[in-house]
Amino acid sequence: MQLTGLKDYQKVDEIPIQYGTAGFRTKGSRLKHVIFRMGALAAIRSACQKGATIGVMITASHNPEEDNGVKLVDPMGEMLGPEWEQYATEIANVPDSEVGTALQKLTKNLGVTTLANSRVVFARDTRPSSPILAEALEAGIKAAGAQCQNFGLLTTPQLHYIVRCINSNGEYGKPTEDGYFEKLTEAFVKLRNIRKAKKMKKLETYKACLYLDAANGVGAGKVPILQSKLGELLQINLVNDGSGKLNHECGADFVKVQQKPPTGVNMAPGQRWASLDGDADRIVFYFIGTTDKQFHLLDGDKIATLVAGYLKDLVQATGLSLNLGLVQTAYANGSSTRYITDQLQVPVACVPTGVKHLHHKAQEFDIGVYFEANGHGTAIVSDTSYSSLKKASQDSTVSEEQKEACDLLLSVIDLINQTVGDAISDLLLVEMILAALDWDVEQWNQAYTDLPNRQLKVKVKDRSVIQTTDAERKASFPKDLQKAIDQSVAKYSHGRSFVRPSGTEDIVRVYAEAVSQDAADKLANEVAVLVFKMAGGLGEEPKLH
Ligand code: NG1
Ligand code: ZN
Repeated sequence: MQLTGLKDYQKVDEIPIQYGTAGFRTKGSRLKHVIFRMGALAAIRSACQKGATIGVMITASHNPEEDNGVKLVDPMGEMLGPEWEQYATEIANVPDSEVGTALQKLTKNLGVTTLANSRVVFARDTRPSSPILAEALEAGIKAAGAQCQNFGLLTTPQLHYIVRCINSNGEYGKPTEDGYFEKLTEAFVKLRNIRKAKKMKKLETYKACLYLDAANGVGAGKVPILQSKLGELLQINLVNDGSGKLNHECGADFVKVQQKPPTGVNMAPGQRWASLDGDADRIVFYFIGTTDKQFHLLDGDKIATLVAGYLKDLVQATGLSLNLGLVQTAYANGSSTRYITDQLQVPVACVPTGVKHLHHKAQEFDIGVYFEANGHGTAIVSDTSYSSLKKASQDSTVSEEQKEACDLLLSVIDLINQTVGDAISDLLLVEMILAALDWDVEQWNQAYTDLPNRQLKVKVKDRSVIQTTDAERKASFPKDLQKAIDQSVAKYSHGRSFVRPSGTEDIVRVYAEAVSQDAADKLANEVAVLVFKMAGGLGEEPKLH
């Protein structure tokens, strides 16, 4: 394949790069050639999908400002499948002189004869390197001979939504940012009006404010649009609104991992706070207790249980037999898993880290709720369940109460971005459920108490030496590492710990939980030292702080 402009997008180094849990992610300065090549690959993917539109998002989510990344979005707004991740990795790594031949070989193997009918849409986040990378992408798409449309600045979930709208011929919604906000806010307003008609006691308090940290990311520019459509229904007070440094001591990842508020914010007890990440696909909530004056985090696990509990009751009220399930990863707090199983009595599955695994598993249920503990998640509804709900809502033999429940559930489904975790959609969903249950944040938090936990990072020479099994809960390599972890864990009451190589950073992640914060910290540190010693640690040995 002849790629015009290839000479402007040559490799800057020979360090191999891999399509990981979130696409390619590294320093923005290393990505120009990768993104140019991904433009051509997206065109090939589109051709393989009979000309369906493929999305490409340029973002590094919660990573520092100097990083960037790229991921491809499949026609229904889903993540790229494993086979194509492999193609992406191969194409990104071939020498400059072989790019054309490698792409040619791939198109031939896949039986693609033309790329002229391929369509690719793309968007970017607010990083300084994003505009230039978007140019590289456009050049790659055009060099492959495909058509493209640049949507400029969007959140990651907005792009996923748009891709699905285009490929469902508008059935999922209008394929524009306006269409996105229209769909979500119409559903929100409708649901709030139903509640208003029911004269919910505390609904007035929910007009009060949500304090929102936008991580100085792409979400910051979108919140005013949301606010303009919601009017008085929800007052959002924005902090880290884009005037500061992206993800720097703020944002969902900072708050979740550090277990503290963004630096510099002034929180009063009882206020409802939330943080987005840099590309607005994650959200966590938090507050200062009115009595204990302590910081409390309402993370992805707490959102998942809130959503699953609400949906379970609603499904029951419809009278339909739809099976609801919840999907988590090993990072889910042990207390949340116990609560889901024992209290909610909802089936729960554990899968490896990465939204594609959660999404895939959630498809096994009629209604699947999935969340990573870090606040990335959503709910999905099978086509047949959606059709039965529609049918029942218009069936004259169904009781009025059941019809009402079907209608309500259909509106809730409209409020949810089913393509991928979406901080803006999740924000509205949580606000709606809290209002419906007549709960404040403290009541929400009381559902269960998190086991104290700690996450650490360990730098090693080559993180791929760590291999895992059992949905990442056990290390299968280096030999004896798991045995050593088990010995450490056995010393701590309610202890649990696991390690895995990160897919987005050059580190090994350590997770530990135990009955007290002190114990969780000690266990995490012990396990970090084991990783350091047994997996080729770099720099200083981890120390307990
Ligand atoms: P890695 O770096 O592979 O742990 C992180 C998150 C994932 C996922 C991706 C994509 C944790 C522990 N890991 O992946 O859950 O969200 O980023 O952004 O939060
Ligand atoms: Zn993100």
